[in-house]
Amino acid sequence: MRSDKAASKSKKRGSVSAAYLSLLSSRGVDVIFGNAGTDFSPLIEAYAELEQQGSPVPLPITVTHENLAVTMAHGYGMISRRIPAVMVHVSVGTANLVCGAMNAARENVGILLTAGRTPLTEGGRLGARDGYIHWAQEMYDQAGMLREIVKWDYELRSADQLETVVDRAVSIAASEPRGPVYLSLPREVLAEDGPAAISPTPRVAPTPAGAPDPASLEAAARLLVGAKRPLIVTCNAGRLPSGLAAVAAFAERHAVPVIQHKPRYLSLATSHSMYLGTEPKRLVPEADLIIALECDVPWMPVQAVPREGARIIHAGMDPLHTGIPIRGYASDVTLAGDPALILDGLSAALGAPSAAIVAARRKWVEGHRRALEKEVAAVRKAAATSSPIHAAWASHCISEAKDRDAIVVNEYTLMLDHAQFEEPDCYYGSSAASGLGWGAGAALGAKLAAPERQVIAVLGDGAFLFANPLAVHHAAALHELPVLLIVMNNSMWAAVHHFTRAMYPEGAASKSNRQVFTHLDKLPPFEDVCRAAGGYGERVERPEDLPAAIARCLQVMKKENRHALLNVICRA
Ligand SMILES: Cc1ncc(C[n+]2csc(CCOP(=O)(O)OP(=O)(O)O)c2C)c(N)n1
Ligand SMILES: [Mg+2]
Repeated sequence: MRSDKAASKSKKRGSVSAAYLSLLSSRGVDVIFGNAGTDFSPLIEAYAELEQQGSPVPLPITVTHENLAVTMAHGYGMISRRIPAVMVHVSVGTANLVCGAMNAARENVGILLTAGRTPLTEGGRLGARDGYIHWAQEMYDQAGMLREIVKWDYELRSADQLETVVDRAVSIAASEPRGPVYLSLPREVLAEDGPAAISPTPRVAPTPAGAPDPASLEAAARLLVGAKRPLIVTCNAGRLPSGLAAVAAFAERHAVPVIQHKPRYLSLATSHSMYLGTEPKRLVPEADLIIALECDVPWMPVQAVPREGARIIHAGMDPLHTGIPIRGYASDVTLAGDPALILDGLSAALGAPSAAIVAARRKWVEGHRRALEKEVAAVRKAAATSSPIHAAWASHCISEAKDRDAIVVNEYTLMLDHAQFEEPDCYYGSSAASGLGWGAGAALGAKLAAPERQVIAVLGDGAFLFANPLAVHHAAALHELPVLLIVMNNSMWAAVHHFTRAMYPEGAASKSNRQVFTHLDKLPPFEDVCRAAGGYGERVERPEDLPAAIARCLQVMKKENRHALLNVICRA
């Protein structure tokens, strides 16, 4: 093994790290959520150098857990539609970010995930192994931990390829359908002299969402033209900026009702006359034509199936959802492309709709909408006085209290049927992958991307604990991100309890007073933890106290520029 001393004196200015940071900045990557280790030394040095020079760099955001770093990046990316970066510590940091990466991948959020790579050399080069950990942290295939999740992965091997690698990484993450990519950065390569020159603008343009095939559009239009009971089920048509308006226009013109099943992105204003809630089972058995639009699970086969002879169209960026190993929904016509282009193309192919058909459909939809409104009102009325607090009442109160353009991040408990969302980019649901611990970080990242907007996260107590609450409070205080965390606290993993009951209705666990692995007794007072961390905290137990408590939290956030937590003691 050779001594490192000579190598450590080599030229630092103009390193690969400095060029890398400048490149990211020039490619629109304006923030790095970082959780550091020994692999960061060249980057930390480069930040200091570039700062002295007054050169633009991505905003460094320190985050004390990797899963939180990814969830913050997720929130930042979903609001800004830019590509944020995450940098974590080698193999171990990568291990901690896998869950967050899976959530982002399933929801098509583009993120440049990066990690250091344990120094490759045992001496003789700047950056070579100089810590005990540098042996055991090395892995044969560090990226293997998330290769199935990311769209692309690579390891930076030399200064010469830096620009190519960065442009490739960022453009693939930003290409539709978007998703995270992963780049590992060996310490010695980061410390090398940088490339002679870099192009000031990106050399690779990302692929935008495409237009659907005209012949398939014609085939879909032929199915739709005479349908008496057509239905759109969507989860994510509203992810792109054009989505919500396109769904609204199409639904209105052709009188097609829309159900948003487990939406992660709002695809239709809740007041729209064609909005029919969140439960596919309400209309799937009646529909003669179903368009599953950006929708991984258009209905749950155990709850409802389409009627005999119903025709099915799957439409969206990846309409057969090729990232899901098995998925057996029939598809008579499959339309690949941007959801707005699909709907606009379908409208053009259909031409002017028949007034009689549209009137009949409208009548059918109106009947269902009235029934839905009645049900919602009845549930809300009972919920308003229910103690412990009912999620429907909490959802209604949150909806009433929020700004019209507030960003609401929902990890489990907000009931969309009891809330109003009129604008695009205001409602975000937890990923289809449902890796818990997403919502609090996503809210913080959203606030960083849109500091002028009110941001509210609605979280189960379980979901909040998965988010690493102390790291969440710390990030909120450190980066001055005044968000409201509403923790729906039933001291349970109620979902686990309910699924066990549903699977074994007559089983021993259902008959017992207490199922194992479902109760979360002795939870700390979340509001006190928030206060101790510099935020504002309240606990609320009575339904009648909820509106004022929410209002006080929102007020403190606004006036004192600090985050708040409302611990809502609610029903299991
Ligand atoms: C990372 C991760 N671990 C475990 C689960 C399994 N899981 C699904 S729902 C749930 C309980 C959620 O509890 P909470 O947020 O309190 O909501 P509640 O069910 O009580 O309404 C769990 C543990 C998961 N989805 N993700
Ligand atoms: Mg719970």
